[in-house]
Amino acid sequence: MTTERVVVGGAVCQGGRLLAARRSAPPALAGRWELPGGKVEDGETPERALARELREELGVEVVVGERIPGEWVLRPGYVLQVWTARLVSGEPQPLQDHDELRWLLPGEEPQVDWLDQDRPAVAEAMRRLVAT
Ligand code: 9L3
Ligand code: MG
Repeated sequence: MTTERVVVGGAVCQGGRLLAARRSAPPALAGRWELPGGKVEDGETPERALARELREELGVEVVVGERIPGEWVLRPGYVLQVWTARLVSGEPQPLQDHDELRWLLPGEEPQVDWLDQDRPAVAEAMRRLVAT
């Protein structure tokens, strides 16, 4: 039996831009950019976990939208899944685990040093931004 732990990331979009967050921890990941989020806890749905993580990390309330198809191995036993999310209240602040945020327009995503596992979902989120 496989018991993969799921880490959820949020493709938070507003005004035709995608939110990117620069990690400040742990040291091995500090300075790399990600779609903010974190581990799904026992008994929690991925959607609720994402809303909780974005509240804790950024101080915002979101409505979680669609899943971006795919699943990316972070390390053995951990996979990243990504959902789109729309801000409903608050202005994102780097409250926890991040030291900088950026709103990126389509085409600007190569300007930041993404965690490798986030790149495919970032590309797909940007395609969706262009298409809408
Ligand atoms: N991770 C990778 N990409 C992401 C997220 C949210 C997380 N978009 C990786 C970094 C950590 C692990 O997953 O190694 C757990 O994330 P967190 O709980 O430290 O945010
Ligand atoms: Mg996190």
